[in-house]
Amino acid sequence: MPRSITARLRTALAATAAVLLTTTALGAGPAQARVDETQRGPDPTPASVADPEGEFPVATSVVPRPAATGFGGGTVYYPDVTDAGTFGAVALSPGFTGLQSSVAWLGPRLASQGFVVFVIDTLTLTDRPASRGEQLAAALTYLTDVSEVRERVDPERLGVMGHSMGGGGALAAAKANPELKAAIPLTVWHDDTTWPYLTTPTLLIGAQADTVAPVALHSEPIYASLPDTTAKAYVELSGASHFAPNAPNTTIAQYSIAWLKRFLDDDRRYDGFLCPTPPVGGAISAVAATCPLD
Ligand code: 9J3
Ligand code: ZN
Repeated sequence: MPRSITARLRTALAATAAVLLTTTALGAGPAQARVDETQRGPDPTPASVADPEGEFPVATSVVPRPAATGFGGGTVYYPDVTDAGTFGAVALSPGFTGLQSSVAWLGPRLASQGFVVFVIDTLTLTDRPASRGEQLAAALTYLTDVSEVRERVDPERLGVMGHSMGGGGALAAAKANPELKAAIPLTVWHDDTTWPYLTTPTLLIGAQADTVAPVALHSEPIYASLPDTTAKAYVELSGASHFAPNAPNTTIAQYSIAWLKRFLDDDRRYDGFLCPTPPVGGAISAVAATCPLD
């Protein structure tokens, strides 16, 4: 059993404090000047959050299945710069019978905006949401503690995402690890639609024409069950199927970017992309959020 995320956060906080003290004692040069701030990248625009490629070059680090404990390995996509401080990180699970490749487009898409993104394979293709939640947590532990990019990750700024049963896993991971700063279930499937104690800011993205995980049976009741004291949002993709998250999708990308920026990075430059909620029409058939999101 890996150390809990909470235990790791305590250690990491101490380490961060030590680094900041050292930096101060030596005199922070320009390269370190922003290391204690969490905003990354230039000011956003409607074009920048929709761009297939953000400002950061992206590199990858493959985690082979045998190297992983508690999940099935995966691929880390990360901003390939060393002068911008650490980054917030998110683990992303595919859905039932899905491989990492089924959601891999989100790796470079999000990493190029300034996040470390760990797209995982699951232990078996048929793992249920509860297991996928444990695997997302195990993947974040691997990412922050032993991965070759661990020094690039801020262990205080972690989130979870997933498609379908992987999205159910994201909910389960957030329930078990309330220190997680953001959860984004995509066309979520979970047989438990009651999540009244979830405190992690949660963005649900549903698909209007989903017949596998109909929004009326999954995304909508789950959204309604989240407490109003938890920052939450629901975006429904007009005419889309259950499999919308399996291919590049600008609406999924732009709302995911804004949610991760707002809640992993505390980057208020993205507030306007979330609140007030956009009008229904075009790519969006329904939307809700607890605006303002503070
Ligand atoms: O992860 C998913 O795509 C869940 C949808 C599903 O096949 O549920 C059947 C129980
Ligand atoms: Zn930021």
